[in-house]
Amino acid sequence: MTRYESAKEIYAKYGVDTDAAIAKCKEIPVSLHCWQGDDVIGFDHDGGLTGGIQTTGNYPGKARTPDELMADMDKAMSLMPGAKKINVHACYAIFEDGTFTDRDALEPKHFQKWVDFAKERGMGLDFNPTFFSSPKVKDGLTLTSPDEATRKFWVEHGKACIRISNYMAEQTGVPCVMNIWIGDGYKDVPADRMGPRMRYKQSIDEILSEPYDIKMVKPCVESKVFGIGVEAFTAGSAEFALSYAAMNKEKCLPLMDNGHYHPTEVVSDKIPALLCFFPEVALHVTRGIRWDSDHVVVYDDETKEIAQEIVRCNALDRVYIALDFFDASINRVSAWVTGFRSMQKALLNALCTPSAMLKDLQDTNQLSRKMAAMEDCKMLPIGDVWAEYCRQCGVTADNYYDEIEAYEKEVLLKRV
Ligand code: RNT
Ligand code: ZN
Repeated sequence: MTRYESAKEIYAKYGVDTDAAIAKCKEIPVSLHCWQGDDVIGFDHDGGLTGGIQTTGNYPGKARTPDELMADMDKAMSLMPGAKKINVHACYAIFEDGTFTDRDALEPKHFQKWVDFAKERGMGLDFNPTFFSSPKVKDGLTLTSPDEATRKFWVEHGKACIRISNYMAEQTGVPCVMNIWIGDGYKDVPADRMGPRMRYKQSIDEILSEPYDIKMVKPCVESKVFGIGVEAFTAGSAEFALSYAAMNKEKCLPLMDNGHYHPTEVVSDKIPALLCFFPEVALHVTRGIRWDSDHVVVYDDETKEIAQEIVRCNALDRVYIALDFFDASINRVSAWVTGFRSMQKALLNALCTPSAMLKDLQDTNQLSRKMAAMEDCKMLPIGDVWAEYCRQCGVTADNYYDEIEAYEKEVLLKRV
């Protein structure tokens, strides 16, 4: 008997069909963010990263061109089981003829290479307007700017991004999740909190006046508790973003990034709350550490619990899962692979959990038995199911760093 056959028998005693779990897991798309590959820089500006987010570290080998970034993504994806989407930020526009186009005038053609890249691999695309890292950010503000010309510029950027998202969805045939996140805020106690938020609200209204079909383009509003350098006030707070989405359900979705809340709040608990009200919700899966929201996702309790909730709520087709982290202190390809595989492990683990049985114990008030059973579940041989899942997906179940190390030697370290 193989280890998988043995694991399958053990799970079967709990009423779990591991073959079905593996088959299901293969279908769940997780969106891979292009920005881990070059420390959130992109191709449309010379300056560094702004907007209250930061990458730290200077590990060698970062991608400098679209070709390098795409090659690195390919390498990373070759080590990831499961279905993927590609998540692109507007600052990753590719000016093939060398003519710079500012963010307010970006066109689908500037993302043609990304569209081809995704189509060739049979993947969908997600998209993000980039409201940071630009000289057009005035006094740290974009969509909330009291300067009307600045605000308008960024509204035009948002509208351009809707048009690009339309094109991406049309070309790939897969819905495009378009996430609005701004870093607008203040370092110190503001004298006006409502003004910026009213301008933000108006700006999103204006962006979403651009035509699109919500079945194919899914604009999201992502909240954040604070940013680096804007500790006292963030316009797009949780209440703001959630209220906006709730009042405009036919036009957009709420997006929760699990690094964007107070440390004892958990997104796993928020998912079922939102699913009571929203047809669909979107996630940025990341790992918060103290004040930082963007560490590489690992197979930890909260990642597992997020996956559990999506699966338990039977909401795999209502929750859009995207990754969002950036670490410049380790091999960037490895960061992608570890983060993606961790999310996949969490999904597979959730699919292998006897949720109906556990829920029944809760509903019949057998809470001691429920706790005992949940603890038993933690000792189930998920590693053997994972190994089988990887085998079926044609990727190695472990030791994936060996291949990354070889790629580092052959390719990454030669980038000087
Ligand atoms: C920042 C947000 C946002 C960004 C990306 C690059 O805190 O999480 O989603 O990480 O847009
Ligand atoms: Zn995010």
